[in-house]
Amino acid sequence: MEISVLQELRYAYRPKLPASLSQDIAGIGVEYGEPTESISDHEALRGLFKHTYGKPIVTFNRGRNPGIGHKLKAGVILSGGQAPGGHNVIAGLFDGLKKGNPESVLYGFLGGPSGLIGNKAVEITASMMDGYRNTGGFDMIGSGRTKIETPEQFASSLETATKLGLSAVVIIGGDDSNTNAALLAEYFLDRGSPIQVIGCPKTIDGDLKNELIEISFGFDTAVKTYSELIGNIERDANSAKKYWHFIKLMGRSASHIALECALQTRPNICLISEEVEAKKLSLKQIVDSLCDSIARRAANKENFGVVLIPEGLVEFIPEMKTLIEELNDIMAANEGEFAKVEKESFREIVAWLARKLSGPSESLFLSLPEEIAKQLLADRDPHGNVQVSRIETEKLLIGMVEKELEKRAAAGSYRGKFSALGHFFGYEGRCAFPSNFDADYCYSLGFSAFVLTAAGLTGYLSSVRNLSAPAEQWIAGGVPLTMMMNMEHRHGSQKPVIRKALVDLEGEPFKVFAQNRDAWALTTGYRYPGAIQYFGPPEIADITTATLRLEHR
Ligand code: FBP
Repeated sequence: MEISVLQELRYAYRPKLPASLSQDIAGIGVEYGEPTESISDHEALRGLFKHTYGKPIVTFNRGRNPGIGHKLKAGVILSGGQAPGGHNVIAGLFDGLKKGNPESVLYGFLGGPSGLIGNKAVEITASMMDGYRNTGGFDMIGSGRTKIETPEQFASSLETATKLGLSAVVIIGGDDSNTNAALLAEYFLDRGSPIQVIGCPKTIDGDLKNELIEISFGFDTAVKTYSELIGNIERDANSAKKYWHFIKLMGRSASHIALECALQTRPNICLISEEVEAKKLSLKQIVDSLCDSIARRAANKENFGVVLIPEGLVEFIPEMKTLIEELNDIMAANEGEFAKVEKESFREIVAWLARKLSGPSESLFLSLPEEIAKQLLADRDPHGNVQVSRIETEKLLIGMVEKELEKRAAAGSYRGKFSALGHFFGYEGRCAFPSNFDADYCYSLGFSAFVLTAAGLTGYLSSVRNLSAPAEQWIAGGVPLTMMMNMEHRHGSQKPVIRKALVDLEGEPFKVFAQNRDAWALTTGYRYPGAIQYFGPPEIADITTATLRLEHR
């Protein structure tokens, strides 16, 4: 296969490691902190995680580590949506294992967690690895969203890992996949197996974070890719001066991606789902405020603009949230019946649902355009989440804004032209060549996962902190998975899960956005970040996100 010049040059890129990991491998010491607690629901979680609850945080420092040279066999899984840098996590893990002992072996499970359940694995060789270093995508071994949940799936996972003689399984995934990692670590110990389970924080959504996990990998590259595209659209809008661009951005429930892109590109409007929820804004109020901004710009003869919409917005509009929750419960409790109805016409589904929904939800559901209503009924993912990437919120808002502006025009309160285009940026950013930040961060996460494995730890998430400093000063270690957990209502019952980090309305990134947005709404003050730079001075090639810089200010 012919490869691009950039791909060839990226193969040769040497990711930077924190000083604690770049030293002589036998000199990586492991420091243990105090026992930890979960975020909440301590008793319930202590009961569910009898063997793994409350472990200490670990940090790697200079020291001695005799165990690091043992021959190890590990298996790695890419789980969930693609995120730039996944291959480098595998590279860091692979290089760590081989540096520790050249006879150590790394297997890659094919197609995500189902590869572990069904024993579909390949041994990762040096030449195979070299073909994927510093590249985007998960195509090296593939990914999947299978959730390990039934007793049979847990048992087959253990059977596979035992058959392959593994000492550890490394799961590279988001909050749901790492919840699964925590459950698997507990299950293995409960069955008397010493096989360890280590997680790595992956997701472009940026919602797997806390004090010790500063950001999940992939966020940096994805937001830079989207910001480049948004900047290009802004320049087009400002050149042609005839379109309003409504851009939906991936990110699932959290608005971190939209917020970061707004800080980078200064659009006229950026909705933040967490604020919509806090202010209990209805769909009508959101549409009214969009129309107010559009009308103000029209009064300045600026009949163009850019609106950023977080993918998960609909889940945060109170009346929509209630509707979605009711639909989730109905769909979970009536799977068989629903599948039958699904085959029928949409009218029949509506009639069937109408009997089960509450009054307000029923009228809201009936008021939605048919396409949107259908999208709300699309299958949930294996973790029970609505697939918000499939809901065309940008189209819903354009339609509602058009109607409202027509009304205002008829009443004489709006004089302007409104011509809107909808976009959805999501998949475009998930497999980009990882930025230098993501290439370095991912490699360090993989290497840390190896050190956690060599230290005999289980139920930990690989962690690399102090990320706004140069890579040499990053702090590597591990965080116990149970420390990030609480109990939540899922699929109709209470389940242990890693808590998603949504946008903090008291945090610096949101505050900076809120201080500036009125000016951005009225004047055309777009900022054009341009493409990710892979080579050049560190101030452009190694720069990270505004979110990370502001959070560390
Ligand atoms: P993860 O949480 O698994 O990292 O996935 C993130 C994401 O890209 C979301 O932003 C998006 O809503 C979803 O995946 C889309 O899922 P799919 O790839 O199954 O269409």
